[in-house]
Amino acid sequence: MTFEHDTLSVGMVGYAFMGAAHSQAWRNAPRYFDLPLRPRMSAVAGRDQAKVTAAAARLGWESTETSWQALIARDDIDLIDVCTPGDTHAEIAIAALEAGKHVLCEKPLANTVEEAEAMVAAAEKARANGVRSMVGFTYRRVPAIGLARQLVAAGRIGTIHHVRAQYLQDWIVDPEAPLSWRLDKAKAGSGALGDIGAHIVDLTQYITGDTIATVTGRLETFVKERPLPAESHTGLSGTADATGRGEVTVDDAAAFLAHFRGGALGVFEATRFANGRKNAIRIEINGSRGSLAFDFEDMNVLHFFDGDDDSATAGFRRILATEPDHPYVAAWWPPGHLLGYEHGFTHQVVDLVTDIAKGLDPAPSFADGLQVQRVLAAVEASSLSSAWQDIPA
Ligand code: SOE
Repeated sequence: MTFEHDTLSVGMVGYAFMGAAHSQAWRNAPRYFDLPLRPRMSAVAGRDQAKVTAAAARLGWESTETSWQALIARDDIDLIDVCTPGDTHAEIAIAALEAGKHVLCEKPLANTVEEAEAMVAAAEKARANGVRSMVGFTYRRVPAIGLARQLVAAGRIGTIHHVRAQYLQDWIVDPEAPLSWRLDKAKAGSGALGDIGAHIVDLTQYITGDTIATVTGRLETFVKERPLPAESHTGLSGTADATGRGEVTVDDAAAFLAHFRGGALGVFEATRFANGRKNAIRIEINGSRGSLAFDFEDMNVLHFFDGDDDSATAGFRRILATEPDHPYVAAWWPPGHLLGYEHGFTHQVVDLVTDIAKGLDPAPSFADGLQVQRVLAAVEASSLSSAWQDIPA
């Protein structure tokens, strides 16, 4: 594929929370990083003309479309960025790949393993023509997480014995919180499991370089019915509409044990009912030589225990991952001037654009997204069967 004037022309579908996060990334990546292609925020698509026009003006997109099909049909678009609920990922991404567009797709890749498999097949076919695809597990791009992976790869943690991972939120602990699309299985595929559990499955596999082989777990829905949301409700906030109540069809929380192929034992928890925890992604890795600990609520910090230190002074050291030699940091501020949630999305764009320009396969790939989907499906199956479920290698 050739690019006009060294630009990569982007069309985004959806403009709510994720669309806004992606928009700032497309806008900022070329301002702070020296990119081989310049992203152009060409068009955003949404069904309602007035709303999508307002979103384009607010988020910085040049034009609008009222259907994703019209966006994909445009010759001037090189890449489709899918920021819609999970029930539309497969259809949009496959159509875009078949039209020869690169694709960035929000996580989890799809609502089912079957959809994810079809997406991988389309991505592999398109790859033969130089078309690239990536799934947006954005937390991989937090500098402290990148550092954790580097320490594991350098052998500083040794053989990994324990992987402990929690993703804790509390935005629906109030039983009167409205029935958002994220609580509708038809739209979201699953609840806490797919929305946030998917992140800790991806992150632990990314940091350890290992994959989960088998799981056993339990899903729980604490509040089975909620007030219907107002029409304007988009996700994590908003008001209920007094006219009625609807059924919650997904899990509120998921807990599971895992066994990694390399021998590590994993304990995972994903919940939207951890009162007081807003976006706590807590990961602890214990190995034969050392340990790592991370919490996204203090996302610039990585705790590292080096078992090689002498016992009199050994202890967890608090590394502020804001040095220029930490991943991505050199492009930003002087040491100690912290990064935030949005920087992960910017780094995602940097890596994607660089790989596209260099003709490389971006990671995480759709195949990586499918593997995570298989872990989620195995947890769901195990919750029904009460048995361990294997994930194919
Ligand atoms: C909602 O739980 C959510 O927005 C997730 O969908 C995102 O993936 C995560 O980054 C923050 O929380």
